[in-house]
Amino acid sequence: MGFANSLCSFFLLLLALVLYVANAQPLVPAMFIFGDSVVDAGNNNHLYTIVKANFPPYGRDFVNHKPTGRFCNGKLASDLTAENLGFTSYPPAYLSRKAKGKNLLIGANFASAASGYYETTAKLYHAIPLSQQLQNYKDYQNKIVGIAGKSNASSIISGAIYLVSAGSSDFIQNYYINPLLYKVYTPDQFSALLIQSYTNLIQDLYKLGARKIGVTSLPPLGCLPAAVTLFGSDSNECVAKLNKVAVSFNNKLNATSQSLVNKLSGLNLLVFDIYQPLHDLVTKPGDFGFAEARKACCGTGLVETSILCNAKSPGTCANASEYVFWDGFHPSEAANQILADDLLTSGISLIAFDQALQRPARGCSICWRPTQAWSVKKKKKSYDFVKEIFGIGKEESSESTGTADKDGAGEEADNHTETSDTAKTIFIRKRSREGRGGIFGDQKMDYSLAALKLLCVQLKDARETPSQNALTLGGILFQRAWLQGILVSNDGDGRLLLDDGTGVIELCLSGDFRLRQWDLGMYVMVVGGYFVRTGETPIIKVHKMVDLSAFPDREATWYLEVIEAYKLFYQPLIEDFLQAGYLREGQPITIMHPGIGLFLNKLPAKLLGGHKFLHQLEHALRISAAFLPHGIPTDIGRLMDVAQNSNVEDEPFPED
Ligand SMILES: *[C@@H]1O[C@H](CO)[C@@H](O)[C@H](O)[C@H]1NC(C)=O
Ligand SMILES: *[C@@H]1O[C@H](CO)[C@@H](O)[C@H](O)[C@H]1NC(C)=O
Ligand SMILES: *[C@@H]1O[C@H](CO)[C@@H](O)[C@H](O)[C@H]1NC(C)=O
Ligand SMILES: CC(=O)N[C@H]1CO[C@H](CO)[C@@H](O)[C@@H]1O
Repeated sequence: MGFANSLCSFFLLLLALVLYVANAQPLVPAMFIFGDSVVDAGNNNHLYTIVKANFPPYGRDFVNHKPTGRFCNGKLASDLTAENLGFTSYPPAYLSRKAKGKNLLIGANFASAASGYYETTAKLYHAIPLSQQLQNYKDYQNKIVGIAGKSNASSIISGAIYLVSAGSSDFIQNYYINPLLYKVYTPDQFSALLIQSYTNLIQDLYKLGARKIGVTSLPPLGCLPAAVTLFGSDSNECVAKLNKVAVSFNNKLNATSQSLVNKLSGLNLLVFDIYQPLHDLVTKPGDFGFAEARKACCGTGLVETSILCNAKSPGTCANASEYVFWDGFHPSEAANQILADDLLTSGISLIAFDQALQRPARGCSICWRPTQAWSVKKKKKSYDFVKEIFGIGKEESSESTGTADKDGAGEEADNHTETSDTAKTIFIRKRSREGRGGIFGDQKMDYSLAALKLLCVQLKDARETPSQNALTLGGILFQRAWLQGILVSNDGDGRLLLDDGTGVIELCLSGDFRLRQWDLGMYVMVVGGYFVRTGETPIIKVHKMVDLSAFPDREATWYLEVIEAYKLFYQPLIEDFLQAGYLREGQPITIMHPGIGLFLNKLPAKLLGGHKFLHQLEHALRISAAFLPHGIPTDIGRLMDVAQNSNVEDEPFPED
């Protein structure tokens, strides 16, 4: 897999990370889905309605190439989101036969095509109104207590992600074709009714225990192929009037969500903006590898949806991946993929929500879109963009290595190598000879080992190594961990608790750091040595601690940074090493000063010369500049030369 490629699959790879991090546990216990055809996974199959999709060509690119009732050629954005979160199967459609017993442990899908915020929209099409979806969810809650026990059930309920997607049908399949509504309400008035219903839904879900809710905005209604055909002039352009209504609705949705968050304590409610990403896809399909955005794949592509899109529809395209839309109203799987990636980017804060403390992780705010342009640009210039996101690559001097890394400088990296010397010295591993005093006295700290960016939950899986004063985590040898989180307790005596949303660790401060003021609620970066204590909260002996409260972006990007460091860099490297035979399965790789395992002298020139490796090297150097006290070794070019000539001396590979 090429480097650019691996960047593109960055979010998809989250799944693998999750498996690695938490023993095949998804990031959240369960997922519940409410709404309309955009997320219906087959509930309408069991209703007397014409709004169905349980016949070909629906599902032709889905698992087993069978129609399931999904309004798509393949997977829905909610399916892909479930995958991104680490689920290995999808929450079952609640009306289906699969929705029973243990299958319900991962949640359920209550959505129904042609449903909406407006009660009569669903009734018009004999679909399941949101009020009934909520009833079904109550029914689910009773069942799950029987299946999983009361305490397991309550952690499923409070830990789950709730996804709400509705509103499109209210406008397209009701308001604009229903003279009764159209005559009585202006679009604005109709929006206000929908928002009221939305408010009730969120309040009801909250009362039922939901704490992490994501709601999708309206898509650009005027760009849906059927809308262009039905409501457009002859120009084939998006219908401006409809888009304007969508934008105005989305603004209301946004403001209302904000006030709900202010009102309902402990609620993490996030508006996922699908308007902009879809609008980008429609207006610049070529940028994303699509050939067609006006016409849908199914039938003529101008209107067909549901029964009109069927096996006999003439003209259905051969390859839906070239189309933004599968049918007149619904994106293709290829487009859903892009939407789902975007959803995950903006949804990180839902995952980070700290349940025990009943408060959202700070910096996680409504509609926060850390990397709005991420999916927009990723197909083009992914590498540049990564650099942009993480604030790397902009710097020329060693002074400004970007916000993401600057503060990480290991003040106490007391025996660093000279970065101004030849590149070679960077790779030479030095062991600190002195032990550290105090309760950790018998453990020697090797400051040349890079601090590994970690989530608290990962520390549990770290193992001590027999022959070194170090630990391994998934094949990476390390001594120091780099964590970021919120201070949730301080005993005033140098013992603090840090919570990053995945778990809690104890911090042990000494020296200078003990004297400084650390307030509860501060968002801090910590670098320090990890000490395994069986049966107790993991403890970090702090070498470096920085208050980042004034930099919400640091909190915002933290999860991505951890994921990125591991998936984009460490893991591919380990794989390369394994493949090249320089590493045996299970043998630890030392992550050295520049944040990279460096056994350059042993690597075949082919591997060293490869773009992938050089990119990774450069990237790693920039990331780990934080740990080089004198800043980044700016002469990357020279380093590359060294790499290519590959005559760097190095200590032998650590044997176990
Ligand atoms: C709760 O979950 C745990 C862990 O999954 C399981 O061992 C236990 O049996 C469950 N409790 C009940 C009552 O099912
Ligand atoms: C929602 O509100 C937030 C903050 O008020 C704002 O930054 C964001 O741009 C808004 N999003 C939309 C889609 O209006
Ligand atoms: C379908 O289209 C996509 C995107 O253009 C392309 O990558 C893929 O190779 C095509 N598949 C077939 C079978 O032609
Ligand atoms: C600050 C410190 O400990 N510096 C030591 C680094 O290592 C060299 C030898 O490798 C020592 O001479 C320094 O005292």
